[in-house]
Amino acid sequence: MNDSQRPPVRVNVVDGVALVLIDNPPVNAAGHAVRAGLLDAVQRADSDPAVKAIVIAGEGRTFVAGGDIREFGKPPLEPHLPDVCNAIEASRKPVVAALHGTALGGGLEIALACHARVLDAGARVGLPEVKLGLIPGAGGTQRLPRLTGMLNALDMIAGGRQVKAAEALDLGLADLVVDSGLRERAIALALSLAGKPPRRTGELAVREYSAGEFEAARAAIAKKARGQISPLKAVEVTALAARLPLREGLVRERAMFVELMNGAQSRGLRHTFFAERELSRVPGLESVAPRGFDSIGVIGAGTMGAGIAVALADAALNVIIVETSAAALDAGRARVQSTYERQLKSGRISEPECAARLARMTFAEGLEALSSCDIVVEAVFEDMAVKQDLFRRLAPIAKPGAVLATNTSYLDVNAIAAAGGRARDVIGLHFFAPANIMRLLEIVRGADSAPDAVATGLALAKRLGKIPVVCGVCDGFVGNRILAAFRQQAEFALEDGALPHEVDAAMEAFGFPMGPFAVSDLSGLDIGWARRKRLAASRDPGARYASRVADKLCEMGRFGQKTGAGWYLYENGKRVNDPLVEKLIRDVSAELGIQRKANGADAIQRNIRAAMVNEGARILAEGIAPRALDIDMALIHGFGYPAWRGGPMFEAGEIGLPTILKDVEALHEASGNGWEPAPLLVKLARSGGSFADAKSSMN
Ligand code: T1G
Repeated sequence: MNDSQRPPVRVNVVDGVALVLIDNPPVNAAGHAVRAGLLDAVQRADSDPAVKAIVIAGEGRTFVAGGDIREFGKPPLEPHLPDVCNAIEASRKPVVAALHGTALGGGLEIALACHARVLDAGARVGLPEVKLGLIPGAGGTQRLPRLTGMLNALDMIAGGRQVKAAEALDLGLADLVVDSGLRERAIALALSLAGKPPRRTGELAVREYSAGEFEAARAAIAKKARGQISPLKAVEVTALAARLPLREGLVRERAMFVELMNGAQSRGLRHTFFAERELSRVPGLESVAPRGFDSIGVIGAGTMGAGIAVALADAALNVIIVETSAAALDAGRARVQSTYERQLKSGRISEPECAARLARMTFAEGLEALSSCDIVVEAVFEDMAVKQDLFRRLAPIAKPGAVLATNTSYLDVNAIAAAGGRARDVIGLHFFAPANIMRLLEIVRGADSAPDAVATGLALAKRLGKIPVVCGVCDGFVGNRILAAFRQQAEFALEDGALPHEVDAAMEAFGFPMGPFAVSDLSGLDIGWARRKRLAASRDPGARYASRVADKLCEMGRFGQKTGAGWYLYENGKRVNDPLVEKLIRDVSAELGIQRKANGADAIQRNIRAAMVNEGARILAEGIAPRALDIDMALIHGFGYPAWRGGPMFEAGEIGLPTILKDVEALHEASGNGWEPAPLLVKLARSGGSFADAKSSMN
């Protein structure tokens, strides 16, 4: 019997215990059939005289991992999950939940409605609804605080974090944690409760808690939300558990859940959730098998090379790191060591794990050490001649079939590939600094890259837990190319009337963790300056030049934090506005004859978003990205675009492409050559189409 034929809920009654098994692969999501089956099973068991107690368990790799997100936004079908949970709690016979895997969201809410919970030692539980722009909608906000206390409940619900079994036991969420025999132990516990009045969670009172601590928690959650509303709504509704009887609290919870479900932020976060999982299913590559890999070579042990080596060792891969001299190797080894020392100090890894990861690394001089590697990643100086020379020397050394990857962030991968004469083996693997932390990995497909070489990049990304975006070759690929448009508009805003801290404040209010000028000071102004000088000869004289102020700052040696001054001044590590920069900006506006007028935050946000969407439309039309969702994920995971907006292309659809087109036309009016509306945007805006339907020429 295959998955689709097996009933999603089965019941076996043995020795007076009704074992209710939920079987809905892959994660036992509580879709309509599961809800109906579970309700029917519990009601039958409750009225069956042969049944003394009930146990609810999940088949497969996990207990219920939540409501079925694919049903969201569609007309909800009864029975709704809260009704199922209420029926479980109302059962006259004891109901015990047996949790393994990840009991999340509605899955944990089912368990909270049970009268006791037994957890496998490896189980994790949580209420991650806020990560989907929601709040728990089946009693989680009202039942959890009754078991764990208010402050612990706030931490779990507003933060959406998963809790391991041992902590669940400490919090009063779990009644028992077992290393083995989960179902047997749950059955034994259920039998021990038979005949006694069930301990109904909803009838428990919320323990006293400090109003001051509550307020402090609320303030911390508000600060972290950065424009997302569901965490704050979670605080508001969870607090009701201390004031209202369960029934009233459930009504308030459901109302807020439905309101958020229908809101733009949840649509954005649900898009992000599914897009992240769609990324690795690149059109045309679905059936291409990756090449095997175990030993990975890294050329260059600088900041990027060391970070990449750590990311590889963290994923239990064997790493050979080569440099040109013993001194450079020692410096690289020191970088790796200090990374792991920081992780040790912060408790992120244990001593044995740290030793195991370091043991997977070999440091060697010379490319010959890489002759047995399955994949080689270069992270040497960002210069075309240097990289071409390297590939020329690497090609005859690397074994046949090895994938040769360049970590370049914007150089032409085709030109690098051509130098080595093994273009079919060459891809780009563009890591973002710090390479062992940032999740985005752009997998650059050269004109001659073999499909299985690209598929190997995807498989490596999955092994590293990265967010893979496959893209074609252009200056800046997807992320940096769109960021360049973002930055240019931010700098135009300065010439037109704004100041760096005003633009930064506007984009932080938009939801970015840091504004563009603060980021520029962090990464260093000299990088962009070098690129502008490299591209100066090919610059369109008719195009408005955005970086007069940035060039002047660089000429003054103000490269940002590392020189103590850039767009801002840095005094004792604190970032302060610099009147000198303000004067510099006003002088440039005067030189250009611009009548400065203060653009409000909304105008700054609209201009910058329009610039990103327009560049994204060009990228899609050129076939640099396979789908609009790839662009969205690159911006969210590489540059901090707020996930609750779903990314620029998704958000453009939410706002309406005709509106975006108007904003782009205004940009073109103000910024001239190079800011013309992208033909794809014009076509879709006029035809009522969407970027999601646009076929990229990469496919
Ligand atoms: N609904 C539908 N599909 C889901 C799903 C869900 N809740 N969770 C996962 N999937 C799919 C996923 O799209 C993928 O499909 C496959 O399962 C494997 O997922 C009232 C209503 C459980 C930790 O937010 O965190 O409950 O791409 O690749 O890495 O309050 O999935 O293979 O076709 O992620 O092992 C609350 C979301 C929902 C949990 C497993 N629950 N899921 O991770 O596998 S709201 C969540 C996860 C709620 C109630 C409300 C993870 C996982 P495909 P995967 P994984």
